[in-house]
Amino acid sequence: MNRKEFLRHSLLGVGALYFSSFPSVLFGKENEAKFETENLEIENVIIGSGYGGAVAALRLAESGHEVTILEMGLNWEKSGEKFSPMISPGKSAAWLRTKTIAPFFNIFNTKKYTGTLDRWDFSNIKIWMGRGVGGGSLVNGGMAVLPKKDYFGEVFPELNTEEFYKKYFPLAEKELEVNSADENFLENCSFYKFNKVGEQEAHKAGFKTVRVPNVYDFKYMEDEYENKVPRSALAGEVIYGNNYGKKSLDKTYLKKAQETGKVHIHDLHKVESIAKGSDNTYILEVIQTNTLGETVAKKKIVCKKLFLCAGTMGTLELLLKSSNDNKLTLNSEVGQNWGNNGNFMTGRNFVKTFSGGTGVNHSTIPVGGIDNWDDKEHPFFSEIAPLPMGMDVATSLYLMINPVPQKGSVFFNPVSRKIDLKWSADNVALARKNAEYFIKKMNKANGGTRAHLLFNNGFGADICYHPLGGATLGKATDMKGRLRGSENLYIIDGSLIPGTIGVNPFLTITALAEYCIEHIISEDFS
Ligand code: FAE
Repeated sequence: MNRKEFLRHSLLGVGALYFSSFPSVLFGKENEAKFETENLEIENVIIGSGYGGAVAALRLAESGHEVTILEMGLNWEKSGEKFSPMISPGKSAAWLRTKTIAPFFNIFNTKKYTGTLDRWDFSNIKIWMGRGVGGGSLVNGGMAVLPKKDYFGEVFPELNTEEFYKKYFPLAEKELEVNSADENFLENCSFYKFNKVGEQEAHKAGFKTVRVPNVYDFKYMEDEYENKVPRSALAGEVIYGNNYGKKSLDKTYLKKAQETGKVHIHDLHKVESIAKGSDNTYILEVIQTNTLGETVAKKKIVCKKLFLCAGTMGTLELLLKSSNDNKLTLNSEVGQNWGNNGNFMTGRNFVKTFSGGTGVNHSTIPVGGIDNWDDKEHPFFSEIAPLPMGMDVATSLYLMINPVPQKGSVFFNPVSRKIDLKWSADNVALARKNAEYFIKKMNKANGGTRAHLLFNNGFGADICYHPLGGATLGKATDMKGRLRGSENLYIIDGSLIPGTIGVNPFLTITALAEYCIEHIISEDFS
């Protein structure tokens, strides 16, 4: 089929619709009988609408190409549904679960729904991910942190560091609408007492703190504080979505992409597997679901260029499962160099002074970090995290980010039919040592104890918000995100970063995506 014919048959040019039978491995016997399969042909497909997918969609559309995004989660804006706060979880709280799946305090029942937060549990680690149009941007804390220049150079020795810090990081910051809070506001806002206390205690223990930029609109937050607008960060909204204030991707990159008229987002469309067609196309097995996760349609989509942007775990699952089931050829680097970005959660309880603990009300948006990265023996960066429980629990919470000297790997388990991890206590040994050092030093200077009721006796070594790697740049892919050995198959998401970046990762993922797609467009789209 030539290019003209291909487009004529594409979804966007009306769509060729015919029916065929499908491998039973994909849909299960039960569903297979119920649905006929719609066959479609689309030139450019992006799987996933997180950072990588959103950047790729915008830049492809701006350069004149029609793009279809397949996203397994819900388009919340279109649905008219509201996000719910942490202390009263509603529909948005959990991906198809009947109980909440936050890192702690899961005492709430929920109704099964395609919510925003998902969690995959492995034997030594639990991984949280965002679901919905906007991916992780819907559930994350919005911290847009520039990695240390030296460390970025160490992680990506083959990239031009100067070019990244002059061009791609500033571009990512501009498009994501990164901003910083006014210091006067932070000083006087009672919802930031947790941060003030966190910073003061860190200083007393001899640690350096830094201000952390964010994509939450701090001018909006100032108006929230004065009750001029509906509250979001100040009403406990974050990991189940923010109704206002946060510039998630649906308000930035994806909005701009859709305004071009060339980007078509299909929500509640889950890609089950990828196969290679004899004519070098990619054949996607897709199910469309309702908000209960039930299949309502099956589609077979044939595309010429495929962008895998399903997030680290989603991309690895699709690649490894498709290799097992459909003999999709993969290079031996796929699944290697996986890491948790050194994530380690911990907390401290302290004796309340006359002025109280960390405050009754916490803004859900972090603004402070403890930067101990240059300490050769105990290198870490730690977010001073809020604990919005609606009462003063006199507890400080920290999400530490440590180097990952020993990487893990990801593989497909044909028995469970899921991906699995090779990840053990050895992989978190440095993080644990750093956490022990940090908590001890903080308690010695300020009093208090490790928060034994949180996590596993105060240490959350198995909590991961930042899965990275498995399809790393320059190894599994070339230096522009093209999967080695697979023509027209591109990887653009967190899986490009080899397991560690030293800070919260979405700014880096966005900058890498800008860099990759710029080169892909100029070199592969004539
Ligand atoms: P991601 O944003 O995860 O998007 C992937 C998309 O693909 C999702 O929408 C999936 O639903 C979709 N998908 C997956 N599989 C399929 C499939 N088979 N078919 C169709 N669609 C599929 O990917 N990072 C920061 O830098 N700062 C923070 O403050 C921060 N806070 C966080 C807080 C929480 C609670 C969590 C969970 C993460 C946080 N992160 C933070 C991490 C950040 O959100 C994450 O690194 C990025 O979202 C990853 O971006 P990707 O483009 O890789």
